Amino acid sequence: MAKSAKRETTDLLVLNGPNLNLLGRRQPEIYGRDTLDDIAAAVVARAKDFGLSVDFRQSNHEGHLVTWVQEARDANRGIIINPGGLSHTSVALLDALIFAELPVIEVHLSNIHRRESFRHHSFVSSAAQGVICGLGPQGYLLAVEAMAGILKKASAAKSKKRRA
Ligand code: CA2
Repeated sequence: MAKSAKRETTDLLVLNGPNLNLLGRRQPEIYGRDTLDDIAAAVVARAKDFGLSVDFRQSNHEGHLVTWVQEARDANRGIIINPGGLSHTSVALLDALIFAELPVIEVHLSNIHRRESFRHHSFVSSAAQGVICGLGPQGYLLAVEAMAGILKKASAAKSKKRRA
């Protein structure tokens, strides 16, 4: 792509699964007081520090998340995902993430390993380059920082290949 060409896609796709739209309204002792809109604003601001644009989405429907991941495949972007309860159940989401062949970082607000045993396993983790859990909204910001590094490395490797 020419340097002057307008980019058509965003750099980071940040996906949030079922019930995360309820953040800030219930169970603050587990999930904190920030709403998902607060987290979205903080993610956009952090991404801006790295010159990255963000597409931040939430759905209560597994199929929506699967479709969004499929659509991301052809774009050169990184996926940050908090799959919510689907982490522990969804082979479909795992398959979509594998198919996408994009860098993935999984985030959980709570430390899933300190909670009920059914939360200890996440299907999504095997498609993720990294997993962050237990750090609340800060986990999303750390994921942005890590993804910025991953995308930078990938684009440097691409340019090197093109020059060779
Ligand atoms: O810790 C996380 O981020 C989770 O992904 C959150 C999921 C949970 O099923 C995972 O085990 C861990 C639940 C999201 C629901 O969030 C609510 C927030 C406020 C009130 C009710 C649910």
